[in-house]
Amino acid sequence: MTIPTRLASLFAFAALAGTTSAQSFNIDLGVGGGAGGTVSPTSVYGGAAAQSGVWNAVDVTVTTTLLDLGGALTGVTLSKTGGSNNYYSDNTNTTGDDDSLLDDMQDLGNTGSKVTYTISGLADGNYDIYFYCWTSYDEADQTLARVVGGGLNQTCGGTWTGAHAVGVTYVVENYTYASGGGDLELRLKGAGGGQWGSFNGIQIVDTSAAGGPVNYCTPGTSSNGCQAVMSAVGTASATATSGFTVLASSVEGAKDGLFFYGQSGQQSNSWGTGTSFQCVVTPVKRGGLLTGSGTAGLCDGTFSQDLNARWCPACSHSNHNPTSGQKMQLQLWYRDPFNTSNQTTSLSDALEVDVGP
Ligand SMILES: [Ca+2]
Ligand SMILES: [Ca+2]
Repeated sequence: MTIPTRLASLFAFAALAGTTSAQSFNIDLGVGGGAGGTVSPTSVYGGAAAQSGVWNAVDVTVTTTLLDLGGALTGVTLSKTGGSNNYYSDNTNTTGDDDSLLDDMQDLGNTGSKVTYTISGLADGNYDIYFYCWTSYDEADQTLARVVGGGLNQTCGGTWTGAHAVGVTYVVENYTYASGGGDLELRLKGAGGGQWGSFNGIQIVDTSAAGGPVNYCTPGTSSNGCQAVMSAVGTASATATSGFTVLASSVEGAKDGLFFYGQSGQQSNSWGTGTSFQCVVTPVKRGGLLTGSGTAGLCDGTFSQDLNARWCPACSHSNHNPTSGQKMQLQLWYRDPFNTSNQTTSLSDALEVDVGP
């Protein structure tokens, strides 16, 4: 059967609309920054988040009411304070939609100059927030990006690899937003050493829908009073070779740790005489020891690991490959040598996710 062209495009639009959520957004920043900086990505472009839909063309000098992925006006606004204005510089290696997103940007200014973006009217929920922070005219420049009140402070910048790459063109943070705490704020600045910061765009992905990560269980309190919290970005998969990054923040600084995971359900068993709980029913598998980060004595340690890249069928630990269609539970174990319990280690809270094919 041949579907007439106009009808086919209607079906295509309906399919697109059916997958969109009112609280997910694609935002192209820096529009208006020059002759080439007037074009935004097309709505088939998913960016690093693989989230296609309408891209808001945002002139950073004005407050913008955002369109959802289907192009409908929402009650959510975006405004900024600090930094300088729209800027455009064509990087000859970026083309098409990548060029439209990345080569126009908010110029954050030189070292130390920071900018805060305020998103008002967002519904409460769990979100993956993608920051595009790549300086098209000097790829060596580094930008720091974080969600205010979140646990991370990540760096992006570097040589274009032909596609989006985490830590190069973008960073992503998972954040549970509750409006009772005020607006959602994103903060960025140049990383230092005379480097200029840039902010090319934002993707806000609503992960509150079925299958998004859910935190459970109580984090233990470490010897320095830290309570480590889990989060995850992307989807756990039995086949994909990347795209499921598990994170832990507010961990004891400079202490090694590892993620462990299982698919036999939740529990809340005491961890010796300490304040931690073992929240993943055995059998569990281990993600391998990770070197601590942050400062000894402070709660600024973070861990992140793409577990799809560990357990995929052709990866180093294919025997850890999870069962698709079943939930998985994950938790962080880390060294805590000065803990006064009968354990010299502590545990984070736990996370439950759906495992996809
Ligand atoms: Ca370009
Ligand atoms: Ca842009």
